[in-house]
Amino acid sequence: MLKITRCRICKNTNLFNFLQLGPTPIPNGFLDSRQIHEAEKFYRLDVLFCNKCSLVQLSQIIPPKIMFQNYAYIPSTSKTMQSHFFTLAKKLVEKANLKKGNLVIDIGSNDGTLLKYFKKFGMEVLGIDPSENLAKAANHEGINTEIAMFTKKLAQRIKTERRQVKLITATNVLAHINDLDDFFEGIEILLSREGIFVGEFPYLPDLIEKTEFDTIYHEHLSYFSATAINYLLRLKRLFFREVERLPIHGGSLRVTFCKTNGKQDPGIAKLINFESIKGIKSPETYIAFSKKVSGLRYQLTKFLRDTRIKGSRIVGYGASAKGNIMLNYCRIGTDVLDYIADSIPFKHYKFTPGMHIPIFPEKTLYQDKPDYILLLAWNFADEIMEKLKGNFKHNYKIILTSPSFKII
Ligand code: DWN
Repeated sequence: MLKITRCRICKNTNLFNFLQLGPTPIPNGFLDSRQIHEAEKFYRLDVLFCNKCSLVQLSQIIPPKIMFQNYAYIPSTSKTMQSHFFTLAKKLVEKANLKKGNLVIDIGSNDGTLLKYFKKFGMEVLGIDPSENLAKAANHEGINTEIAMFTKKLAQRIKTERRQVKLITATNVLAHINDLDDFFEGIEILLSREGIFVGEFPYLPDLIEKTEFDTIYHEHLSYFSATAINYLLRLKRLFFREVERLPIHGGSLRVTFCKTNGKQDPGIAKLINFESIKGIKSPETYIAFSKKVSGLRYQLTKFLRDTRIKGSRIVGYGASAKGNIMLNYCRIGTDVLDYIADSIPFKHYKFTPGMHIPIFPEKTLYQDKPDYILLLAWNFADEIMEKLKGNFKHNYKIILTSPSFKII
């Protein structure tokens, strides 16, 4: 496993290690009944702050081959994500002035959910994703997908074989990129002069504000603010053109970059100023955040322990990567949660990494009568609670950890 010694953006070597989530298994590494009896790999999760460009980043890098083989994040399984991607595709066809047959490239295309909508709007599409299982599924659905990490070299080949493109998207990918220089040199090669790059990623001020520490895991190498992105772009031949805050995934930022300097969205300067006021450039902010994380762990584990002592039953809902970070950091096992219900067949009858909690189909929960449900996929709280209302006649309470710890 590699360890960084300098900031991914500005190469500063003076990095402040403000949070240690402890040895943690890869959160998407679900285990079958044989694997839970085998040795498991745990990796440190130390979080660093760069006081020069304000990038928050992980100190350790797990090889993508290990992280993304049999990747378990499948956006098409959620109506929230499908609606989000439909709206995004519709908006970008107009914004990028796309004509039928134009090529759209999605980096980190996953199961092709976003590209399917561009295809419906008449575009030619190309996905790029290192996860063989998901890329195969996308190709099977007619979404042409290269099984690869996006690199400058790949960009050069695509430009030679095809042409430069008017639109490149990358949703929930930038955080996963170790070599940001190579990535953006690839964007510069592939993007046409009038083209736009649109990226989305979890937004650091939201993560801090809502104590979303469980979104800190091995595949998310960087935790971006507009301040850090702005610093990065000033080092590249790309221009920060637009910014937009989004509610998705607990709070995200949508950014638009271009190759030509043009009218910059005044929202960018406003957001950078907002971040400065929120202390995004100050180490004290991260020290306070680290204390909030410990406080949340105490609140949650005390409640769970007291509730179990009273004889109540608790189950989990949403076997998500973030859920596995929460479970491992708080040491929540089958002594607390009888099982976790989840909608993804790939995860059914498997076990969570580290704490080995069994995962069952949602219908198991609907036929059961637990007293409490710990919502481990809080980013889909509305969708899941709607589902529970429709399928669950029994009296129960929901335990939420974000945007704050509460019982509803
Ligand atoms: O960056 C990333 C963000 C977007 O989240 C990815 N790298 C990884 C991903 O992590 P995740 O595993 O936390 O993803 P999800 O999609 O937030 O996990 C949600 C889990 O909840 C899934 O396993 C599906 C499940 N679910 C369910 O059981 N019933 C979801 C919905 C909407 C439901 O109704």
